[in-house]
Amino acid sequence: MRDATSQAETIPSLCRLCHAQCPVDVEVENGRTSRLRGARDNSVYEGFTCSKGRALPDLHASADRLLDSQVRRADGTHEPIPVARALDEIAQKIDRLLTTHGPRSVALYIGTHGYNNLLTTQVAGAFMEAIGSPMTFTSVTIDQPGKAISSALHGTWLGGPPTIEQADVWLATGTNPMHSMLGPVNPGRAFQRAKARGMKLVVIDPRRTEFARRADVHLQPRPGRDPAILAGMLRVILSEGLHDEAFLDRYAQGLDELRAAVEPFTPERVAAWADVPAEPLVAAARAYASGRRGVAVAGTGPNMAGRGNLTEYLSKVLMTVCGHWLQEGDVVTNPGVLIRWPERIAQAVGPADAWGFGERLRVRNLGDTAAGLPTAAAADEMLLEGDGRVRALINLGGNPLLAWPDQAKTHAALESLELLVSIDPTLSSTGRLSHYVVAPTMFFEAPGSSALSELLAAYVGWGYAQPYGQWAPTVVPTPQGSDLIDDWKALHGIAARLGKTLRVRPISVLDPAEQERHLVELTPGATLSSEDLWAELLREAPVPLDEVKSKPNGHVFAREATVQPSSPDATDRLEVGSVPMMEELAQIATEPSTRSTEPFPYRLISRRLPDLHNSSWHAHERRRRGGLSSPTFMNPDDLRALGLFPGQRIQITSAHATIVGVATEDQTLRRGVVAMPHCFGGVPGEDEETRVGGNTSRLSSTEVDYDPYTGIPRMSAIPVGIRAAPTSE
Ligand SMILES: Nc1nc2c(c(=O)[nH]1)N[C@H]1C(S)=C(S)[C@@H](COP(=O)(O)OP(=O)(O)OC[C@H]3O[C@@H](n4cnc5c(=O)[nH]c(N)nc54)[C@H](O)[C@@H]3O)O[C@H]1N2
Ligand SMILES: Nc1nc2c(c(=O)[nH]1)N[C@H]1C(S)=C(S)[C@@H](COP(=O)(O)OP(=O)(O)OC[C@H]3O[C@@H](n4cnc5c(=O)[nH]c(N)nc54)[C@H](O)[C@@H]3O)O[C@H]1N2
Ligand code: SF4
Ligand SMILES: [Mo]
Repeated sequence: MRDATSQAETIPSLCRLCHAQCPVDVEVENGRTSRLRGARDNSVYEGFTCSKGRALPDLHASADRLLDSQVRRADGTHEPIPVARALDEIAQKIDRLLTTHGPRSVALYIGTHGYNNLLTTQVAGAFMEAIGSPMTFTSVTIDQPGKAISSALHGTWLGGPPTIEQADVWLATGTNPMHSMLGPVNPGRAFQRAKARGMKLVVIDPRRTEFARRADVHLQPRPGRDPAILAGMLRVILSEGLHDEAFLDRYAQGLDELRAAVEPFTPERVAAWADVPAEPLVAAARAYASGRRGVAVAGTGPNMAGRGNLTEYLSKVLMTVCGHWLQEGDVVTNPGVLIRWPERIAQAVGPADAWGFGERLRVRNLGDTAAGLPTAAAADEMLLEGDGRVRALINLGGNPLLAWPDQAKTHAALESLELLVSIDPTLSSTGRLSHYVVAPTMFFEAPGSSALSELLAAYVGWGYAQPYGQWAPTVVPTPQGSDLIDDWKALHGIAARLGKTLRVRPISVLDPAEQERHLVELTPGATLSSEDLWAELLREAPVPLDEVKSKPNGHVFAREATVQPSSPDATDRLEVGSVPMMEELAQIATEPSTRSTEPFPYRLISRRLPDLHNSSWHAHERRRRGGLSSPTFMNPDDLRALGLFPGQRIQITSAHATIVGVATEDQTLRRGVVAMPHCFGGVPGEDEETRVGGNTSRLSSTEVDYDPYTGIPRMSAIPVGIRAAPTSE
């Protein structure tokens, strides 16, 4: 940290508002951040930042920021409480619940900002182990749970996928990295460069997104029909003999089952189901198979639109069928800097359990999965009386009231809790229901590293394409008079008061047994700083942390590797004909191509806004912009046909609920589709009054139309009706 009284100086750091972790140069004046810009000479990010990141100095100084922890009064309002006392009281309550009702009564939810802060994620895992509770929920199962489920069903290729610099073709289904940054870093530049060297881009999205506009082929289907499209592409590839027979022979199994399952998905039938013409579908399939190395990724859209496991699974199957993974002798462009990866070899690890193990939930026959415990059932676990009822929730950097599906149920569930604790720098909607809100330090008040972005490479198509790493020391002190705590220290503080030692796993992708050998013990009396803990948890980093620290602007380290040959006795194979997935395909094949749509003729899809991140800092933005309401995007022809006009308040009605939005023209949407960002609204009953607009989570029921394994209900492609809101609202 620098001297708080020094004059303006520029300090390299990294933005932590989202997972992209862009390197930034922060101007610090008198101990406060004044301005920020992208680090221009950084060769990986090339100066990239977004408007959200550039607002960080404002957020540090925001009037919406909590400088003290809060305790809820009997009348539902909050008052400041010293953090040490808050932790005393929280620990006492948890202790009583553990004694009276057992460990299952205490649950944890890790939200987006739990994940954005890796130290906290690691310590949170150890905390739950220490109190013996299996009830950890995360945003993963209401995000893209199909990723982990499909990996388990398909198996893993130890050679890894190609990066953006190596791919000849990139297939993206329902993801918009230009807004979401889920993909390579600085996605605009990365895709521009890849396309200039000849990479083909195929995008499947009902909206002609900023990304789809760059595509060689853009399929603009009805939402929720992605499995049929991908099955149709696989049928073209297999029937035209465009698959990689040698790769499949040696490393895969289930090809006959796959062939039979995709047979019904002729281009003509896919055209009828998904409303994409046969010609571009065939072109997309041929383009995909034409490359030597390729990527197929899916995003939140199809993961939330029903049968998300299948969309993710068929994406991986496309890569395998075409032999698009890195092969023996291929260069591994990022062998790891802060993260230790298993050695890259041209070898398969066969399928693993995707569900049916671990903790059972008490509703809908749900249980633990490869993506974790179903968060869509967390509210039921709080509401359902009887043994094992969840009575306390620690909400780590999430906002369940706005983000969990079925807002009305979530609201009732959170209100039923004996203890709700949020760790959040603002009084979020969930915070307003919380008995305690622990106020944490923010971004530049704590050290950070690029380990999170590097870890994202565990998912196909994400993360760094280079051996890049950055360390970011603390830049500014906490505001004068504040009483803040680093997130992980709050958990350590509670554990210490319970007399528990935390055994924290290192930050790596090593298998659990090996992680077990590198555990870091945090005893009740431990006095580590955040910097110390980073060093401990990154002890196994391939490039020593001190070396990364010596390059404060971020650096591409000289690390080279190639994919090594498989061991001669390896027998594992990738599964391309997984039984439950083939059964789902068979089911789709019997479904009618169109359904009766009245009274819900439109399909509401989810999308992100470039300048807002989920629910974070909405109150700040509302004040700054003099208002913020939930845009409901529709094709202008649909608006006209309904006699609606832009700016008009409209009602969006699903089979489950009605919400309000503001009609907004969007030429890029296909007709019949309505797109809305999530996380708007507030505590139910208040959002109409504050004219914020509705919370799309309210439209989903967790009890119908949900995935039987991860429990994720339909949160995109939701059948809805649209009409003008009564003027009295
Ligand atoms: N209908 C519908 N529902 C959805 C989605 C959708 O598209 N449609 N998307 C889903 C997805 S993908 C996700 S990931 C979830 C998101 O679910 P959540 O993670 O539960 O929601 P966020 O709004 O990201 O919550 C972030 C919280 O962290 C707080 N925060 C901000 N900065 C910090 C910090 O530095 N430290 C700490 N401790 N907290 C901080 C913010 O104030 C905010 O309250 O929502 C899911 N829900
Ligand atoms: N600016 C910004 N960045 C963010 C976030 C944010 O709120 N704002 N949130 C962060 C989070 S938590 C996440 S998980 C990621 C999400 O990252 P992405 O998955 O890339 O999310 P989106 O940008 O919403 O892109 C989803 C796309 O799916 C399309 N879509 C919707 N339904 C369907 C469907 O049924 N089929 C197909 N094929 N497409 C469909 C939508 O039109 C949209 O273009 O973004 C992260 N980054
Ligand atoms: S993309 Fe994410 S990390 Fe980069 S500046 Fe924007 S908010 Fe920050
Ligand atoms: Mo997410």
